[in-house]
Amino acid sequence: MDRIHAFRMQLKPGVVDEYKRRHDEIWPELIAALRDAGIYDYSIFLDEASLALFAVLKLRPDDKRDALPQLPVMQRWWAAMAELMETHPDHRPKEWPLRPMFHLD
Ligand code: RM4
Repeated sequence: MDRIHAFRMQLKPGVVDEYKRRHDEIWPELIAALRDAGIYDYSIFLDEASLALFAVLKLRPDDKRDALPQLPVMQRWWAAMAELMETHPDHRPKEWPLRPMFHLD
């Protein structure tokens, strides 16, 4: 059974266009790493009022999501994105879990 995972992140003020541009030009090697980790059907939505980012993704049964933070490409991406997002000191974006409330298949 594939799983849906959803979480919130937080954009800094004044960087919406830059955040969108960087994802429009996302690094192919990062896409490959995300797919290799078992992630697919991954979307991020912005709430313009609060600058909250809502991420929703699906995970394959054998996902290796826990290994992503150790990958050099993930660390480079997070370091590059840190100026745009609220992050921990090691540049990982802060993530707040979202609780499932409804699903229509
Ligand atoms: C986001 C953030 C997430 C990453 C996506 C692709 O802005 O860095 O951690 O999964 O980009």
